[in-house]
Amino acid sequence: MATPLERWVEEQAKLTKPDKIYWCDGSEEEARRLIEIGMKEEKIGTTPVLEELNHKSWPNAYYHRSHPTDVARVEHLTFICHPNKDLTGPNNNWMDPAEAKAKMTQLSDGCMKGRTMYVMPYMMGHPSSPYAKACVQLTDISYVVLSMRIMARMGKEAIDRIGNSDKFVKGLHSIGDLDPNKRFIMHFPDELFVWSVGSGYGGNALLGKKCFSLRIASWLGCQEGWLAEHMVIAGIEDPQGQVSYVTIALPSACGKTNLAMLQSALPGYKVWTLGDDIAWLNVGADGRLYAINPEAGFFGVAPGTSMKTNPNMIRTLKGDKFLPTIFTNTALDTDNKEPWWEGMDGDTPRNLTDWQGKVWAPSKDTKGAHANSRFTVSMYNCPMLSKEFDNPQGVPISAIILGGRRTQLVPLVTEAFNWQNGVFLGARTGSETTAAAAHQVGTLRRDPMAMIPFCGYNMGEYFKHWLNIGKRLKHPPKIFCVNWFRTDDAGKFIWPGFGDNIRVLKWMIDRVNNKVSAQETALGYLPHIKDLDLNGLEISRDNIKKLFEVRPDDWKDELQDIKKFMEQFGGHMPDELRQEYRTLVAKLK
Ligand code: GTP
Ligand code: SPV
Ligand code: MN
Repeated sequence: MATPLERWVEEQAKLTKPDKIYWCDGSEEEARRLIEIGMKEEKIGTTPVLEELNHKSWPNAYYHRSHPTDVARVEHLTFICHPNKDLTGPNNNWMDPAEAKAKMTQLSDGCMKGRTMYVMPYMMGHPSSPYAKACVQLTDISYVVLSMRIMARMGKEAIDRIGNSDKFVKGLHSIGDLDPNKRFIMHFPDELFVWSVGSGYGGNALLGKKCFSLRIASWLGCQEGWLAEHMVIAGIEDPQGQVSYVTIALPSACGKTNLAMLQSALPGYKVWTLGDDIAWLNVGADGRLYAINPEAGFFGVAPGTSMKTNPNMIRTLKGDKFLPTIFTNTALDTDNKEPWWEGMDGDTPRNLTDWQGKVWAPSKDTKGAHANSRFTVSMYNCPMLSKEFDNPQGVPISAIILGGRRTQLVPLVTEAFNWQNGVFLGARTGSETTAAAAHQVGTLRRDPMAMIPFCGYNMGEYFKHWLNIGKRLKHPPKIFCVNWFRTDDAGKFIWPGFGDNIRVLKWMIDRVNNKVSAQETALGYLPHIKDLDLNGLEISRDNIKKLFEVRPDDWKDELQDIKKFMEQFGGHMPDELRQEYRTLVAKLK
């Protein structure tokens, strides 16, 4: 008798009509075979899917170029297909599930002809964790299998977990013909099903990541009493050896990976990495909030990564414990077969091709690496991986840090007065858009908890859910907001960022441990400058002042924008947050 899983795979094969069906076991031997297939058999256009890089300088590394129109998430082609439109909210594109299925069925009919259908069983979360979820994704390209193998825990455990149940997380992915007009990423939350056609790019194609672990999981979490968040998980060790765990939500390409792997500029402090993109948060029996990372790999932004900004990531990428590491859409040093990107250490190589494979030399007008070029690498290669990484219960969280990319207005760090005020602090966060999604870069939009592209249901209800979680916490984490990106009149970042961000993290931990007081402002608590450890930092008094300046007049447009954002949610917006808004307006008068 076929299991529900086998029957489901059969059905999808009937529609997509692959030449072959292959069940992945997640082994290293399998990875080697897939690399061969990626280099010799499968192509995108006329380009092989994978190219081998120099294994002396970049152990086990391979290079991938995606289709030039397929280099970022596509929010306008991403839909939540729930029977109840109101439940998906104004923060999502909505399509009627029946209509979506009809459309996708048409696009998927025979889409795997001449190709192999790979069946990937995988766990999001460590298999021994009670919070882990068993999933299966189908795809028709080796690149996605190799990437998923890094990002998730692939193998038989997931099949054993699923057993005879039909309640497993399903993903159907095909690159189709990579025509942007036939590209859709459809979510069916109540069926735990994601259907994606026409893209091979990370967030659109690695369906365990944003599609399941955030969009669908956020909705699951709302029903089951937990939170799925776009957050770093990190342990901050102080000079006495005490480790405090924090989570950090920043929008795409706003510094999560860098913060997760931060190399401290302050002596005696260390940051231990547990996750750089997604956290699942559960209320523990002791009334504390616990975080697990459902992922097992980094899918990180390449440009800007160097020994100066993020030495631990360079060490991770140069590690060779886990096979393989993949670079996508970086430039290529053709003499040495090495990946290259803007901001890399050392001299610019002489013979480069750009991310599209064209001969390229540095110029003001074009970039060698795509701004959203990325690497995919196992977390187990990370030298600062926390020993708690595989802890099935997760780690207890002392502080939640929220933030965005704001060149003006928003202070370096603000502490919320309490949980409710912190939820409002998150809800009113705005951020300037980045190249992680296909849209204009640098426009301000509201991005509460860095979840605007990823909250799979009505965000008003999401805020209510956050408030309810707070009520269940006996020891709620403190909530903070950060902004590393304030600029001076010349447009230069005022705050040095990266390893120096530890100075801000230290202040937060000091606040958690009641070691320092703070100044109360309309926005929340701000540090007394004397409590910030600025030792060894060259930054003028004026600039420090500027990082904490709160001028009520400057907030007028911001308050209007926040109001407009909140009003979209009508009756779904919790009264508590309306009250918080009124209080903020009054205080800023
Ligand atoms: P996603 O993977 O898209 O979710 O992004 P992320 O939030 O992990 O962002 P990441 O750490 O990859 O950083 C994105 C860009 O911001 C890179 O180009 C970094 O060099 C830059 N960046 C990161 N941290 C800082 C910082 O503290 N200050 C400044 N000025 N830039 C930073
Ligand atoms: C992001 O865009 O927030 C990413 C990359 O982390 S993706 O997996 O494409 O979503
Ligand atoms: Mn992300």
